[in-house]
Amino acid sequence: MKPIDLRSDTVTRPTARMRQAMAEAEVGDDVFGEDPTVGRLEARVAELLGFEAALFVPSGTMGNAIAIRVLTERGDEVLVERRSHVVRYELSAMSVLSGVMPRMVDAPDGHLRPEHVRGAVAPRAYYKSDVTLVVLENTHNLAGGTVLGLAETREVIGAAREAGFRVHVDGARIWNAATALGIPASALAAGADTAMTCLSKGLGCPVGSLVASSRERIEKARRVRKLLGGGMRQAGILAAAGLVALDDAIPRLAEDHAHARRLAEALAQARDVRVTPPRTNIVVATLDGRSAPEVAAALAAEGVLTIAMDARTLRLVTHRDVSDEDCRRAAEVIGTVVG
Ligand code: TLP
Repeated sequence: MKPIDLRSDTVTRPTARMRQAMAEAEVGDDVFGEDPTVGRLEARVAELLGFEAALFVPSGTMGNAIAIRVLTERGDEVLVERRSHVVRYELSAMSVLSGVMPRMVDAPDGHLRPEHVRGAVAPRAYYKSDVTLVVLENTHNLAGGTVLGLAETREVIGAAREAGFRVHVDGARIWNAATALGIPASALAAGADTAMTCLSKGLGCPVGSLVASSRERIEKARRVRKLLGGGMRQAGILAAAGLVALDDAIPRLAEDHAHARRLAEALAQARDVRVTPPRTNIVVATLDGRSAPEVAAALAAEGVLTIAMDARTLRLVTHRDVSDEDCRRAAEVIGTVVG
C-alpha cells in the first residue's frame, strides 16, 4: 500500500492542471527580465501580499536570505524567536551571507510579542551592536503551525516600527495563517518591509518562493538573488504552476487544517503524548519518556511517514496529497502504534 506521507507539505506532486500550465507556459529569459509568466506571478503575489513588487526565487531559504541581506548591514543583530526556521534550518545563513547575528528570544507559541521587541531597544553606543531587524514567522513551523493573529501582528509590527527596527515576515505558510483567520494574507504582512512566501509548501508547487517588498528593495533583492546564483532563465515553466496554485490551492487549505485536527485527536488519546490542537496543517507532538525517532520508525513500518524533529518531538504535516481516507487510516495506525 502507498505510504501516507506526513513528513512535510513539501512532498506533494504537481496536479494535472499545473503540469498542463507548465507545458503551455509562455517563457523568456528571466535574467533579462523577459519571462512573461514570471512577471505575471510576481505581480499577482505582490498584490496578494500588499506590496509594490515581488521577486521569484528558487526556495524559501533563499528568499529569507535575500530579505535579510537587503534589510541589514554587516554587524547588525536580528531579533528572532529561538525555534524559527531562519535560526534552526537555514545553516546560519544570516551570519554566513549577511554577517549579522541572531538575538534569540523564547516565545511559547513561537510568536514574538511587543514586549520582546521593546526588550531589544537599548541606548546606542559605538561599541555595541544594535538590533535593526525583526523576523516574524507566520505560521510558525516548529511551534506547530501556530498562527499570529491580526491584532497581535499589528501590535508587534507597530512596536518594531516605533523602535526603528525593520520587519521581515517569513510567510512560508502565510496562506495557511490567512485561511485559519479568514482574512487576506496581505493583512498579515501590512507594515512589514519584506515578506517571503512559498509555493512549494501547502500550495503544492514543485518549486518556488517569492520575496515581496517595495519596488526599490526588490531591485536590490534582484542583485542579491543573482549574487547567490538564483537568477533563473525560462523560469516561467515553474511560475506557471504557481499561478495555478494561487487559484486552486488556497481555497482548499481549510481541508488540510481539518485533517491535522483529526490526527492531533488521535495522538492526544495515546499515552504520554502532549499535543496542542493545531490551527493549521502542522501537528507537533511531544512524547514524554519515549523516543521520537523510534516512534517515527514504528509508524513508518505501518506506512505512515512522519518526522522526528528532535529526540522527543514528532511532526506530522497534512497537505493536498493526504485524503480523508488517508487521514482515517493514519489515525488508526497512530492508535495502534503510539497508543
Ligand atoms: N521548511 C521545511 C523544512 O526545512 C523544515 C519543512 O518541511 O517544513 N520558512 C519556513 C517557515 C519553512 O517551514 C521552510 C521550509 C522554509 C522557510 C524554507 O523553505 P525551502 O525549503 O523552500 O528552502
